[in-house]
Amino acid sequence: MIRDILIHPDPRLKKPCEPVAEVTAELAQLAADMLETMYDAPGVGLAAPQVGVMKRILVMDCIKEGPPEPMVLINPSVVWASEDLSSYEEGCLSIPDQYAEVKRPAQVKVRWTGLDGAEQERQFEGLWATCVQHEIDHLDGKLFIDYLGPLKRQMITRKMEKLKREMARG
Ligand code: K1U
Ligand code: ZN
Repeated sequence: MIRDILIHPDPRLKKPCEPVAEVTAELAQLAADMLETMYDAPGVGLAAPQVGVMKRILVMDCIKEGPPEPMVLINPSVVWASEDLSSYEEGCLSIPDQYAEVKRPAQVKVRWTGLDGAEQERQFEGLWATCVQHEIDHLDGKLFIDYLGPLKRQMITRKMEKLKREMARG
């Protein structure tokens, strides 16, 4: 099922999420819905608070060509980050049509629980590294615009407020 994606500003996008205590059938359904919603958008990642669920789970697939590589990360945490940074023009499905350069560690090692309940660890680089950090930020109530200066952030927020007013009018 495709779920509605929350648009900034929304208080749920600013709140840290709760850790997942147990991998249940309901959680597996949420992950499946999130992947369907991400591919439909289309996007390369999606975090649970973007669909209004305040749990620490994210999905991503940064493969641009070839067979898809869907990933589901439960309770993810960055256990190592490189000193070298990489800059990427980020977007966000909760901030449509707005893009800005954000600098983040170029490589990160992330530990998480999989849908089978087993702990996993992997080092990411390139778009995967940017995306996993962007999605973990969502779980901590942080948006990519929080890395920008106050003027640029305010300008984007005003555009989103206008978009939401227009969407509400139909
Ligand atoms: O979390 C999100 O809002 C999803 C976001 C993830 C992301 C994109 C770029 C850099 C970091 C994180 C998106 O997927 S925005 C859409 C997008 O980038 C894209 C859409 C279609 C094809 C390829 C990329
Ligand atoms: Zn986002």
